[in-house]
Amino acid sequence: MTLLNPHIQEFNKSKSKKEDSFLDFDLLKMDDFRHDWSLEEVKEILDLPLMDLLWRAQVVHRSYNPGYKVQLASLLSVKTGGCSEDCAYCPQSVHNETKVEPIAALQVKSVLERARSAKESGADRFCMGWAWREIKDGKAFDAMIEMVRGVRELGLEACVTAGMVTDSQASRLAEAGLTAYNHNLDTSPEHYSNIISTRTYQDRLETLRRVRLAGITVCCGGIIGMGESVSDRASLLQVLATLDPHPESVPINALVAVEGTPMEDLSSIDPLEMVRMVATARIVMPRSRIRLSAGRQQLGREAQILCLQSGADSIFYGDTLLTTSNPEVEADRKLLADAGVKANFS
Ligand code: SAM
Ligand code: DTB
Ligand code: SF4
Repeated sequence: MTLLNPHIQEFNKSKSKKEDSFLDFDLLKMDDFRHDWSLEEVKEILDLPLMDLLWRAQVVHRSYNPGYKVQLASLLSVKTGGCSEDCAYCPQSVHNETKVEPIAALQVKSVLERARSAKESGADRFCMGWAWREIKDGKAFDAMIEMVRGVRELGLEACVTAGMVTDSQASRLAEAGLTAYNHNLDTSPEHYSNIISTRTYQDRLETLRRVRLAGITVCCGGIIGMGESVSDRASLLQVLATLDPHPESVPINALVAVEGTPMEDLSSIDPLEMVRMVATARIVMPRSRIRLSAGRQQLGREAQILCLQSGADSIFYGDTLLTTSNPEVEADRKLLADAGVKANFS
């Protein structure tokens, strides 16, 4: 597929410098830009002895991200709670009895003020979330378009996550300058029906196809720690890595077990499982941005640094995600400085 969208061209340019050429081994060439990964291959990578996995992932990471630059993405929930979908992990679903109360959508002006202050604290990308099953045409969508324009005018990348989209909505978002649309597959096709019943895996793939056709970059990933097997994790990565092109952005979330959701009692994952997931995503999708997303507070500094070392090149930056908390900005600045990776403010 030929994509002429300027965001995609810009993204490709920024990700294709190979300054660390001494690390450009045959190993890397062998795995470069494949879209035909088998489940067995992905499982084998995910299951490598940890040191081998880290080494292999780092070779790819160093080559595609010379200088270890990390993108800082700031998140804002524009429309919170009251969502009709039954995603078992989500504090914003009406099917879950959580402490999140539905709140009227934020106005364009206050969203843009938040975007401006995110930029001042060093964010490169501003991601806006709507707790919707799908976008509906009308005033709220018109406001979303204004927000996208405003964020782009500030010189930030703009990302929207708001459920399913139609072709014409995707085109309007593209015209407004939207950089990326986030729509996660969340888990493997096999585990999916244990998590969500109100929309299908195929519906999600269809939304991704529409976003791609409109020329908007795709942000698509998933969550670990929802009772899935290691094979489910490999299966999610295999679906992502066999999309052609790969999603430009792949958020890897660890479940934030929120009180009042059916997942409230699930125990936290072993942080090394997150490291494995990030490293494997990096190997199978060499040029994608791998985003270390929800659940960082449970990971600890050392595991986050291993994630940065083995493939993560973006974090959500700011004290809150959508409705749950995220590490403090100062703690993240220190983490990145201690790890010796560069970000917008360094
Ligand atoms: N309603 C839109 C949708 O589902 O696409 C956008 C918002 S939704 C909250 C964005 C993503 O956040 C979900 O797809 C899921 O992957 C992630 N997410 C939501 N709740 C989470 C939780 N408790 N722990 C980890 N990730 C979560
Ligand atoms: C993604 O994959 N993770 C972010 C972003 N995309 C929109 C959202 C995480 C939400 C965590 C739960 C919450 O704060 O409500
Ligand atoms: Fe939450 Fe999005 Fe699912 Fe709605 S569609 S319940 S906001 S994850």
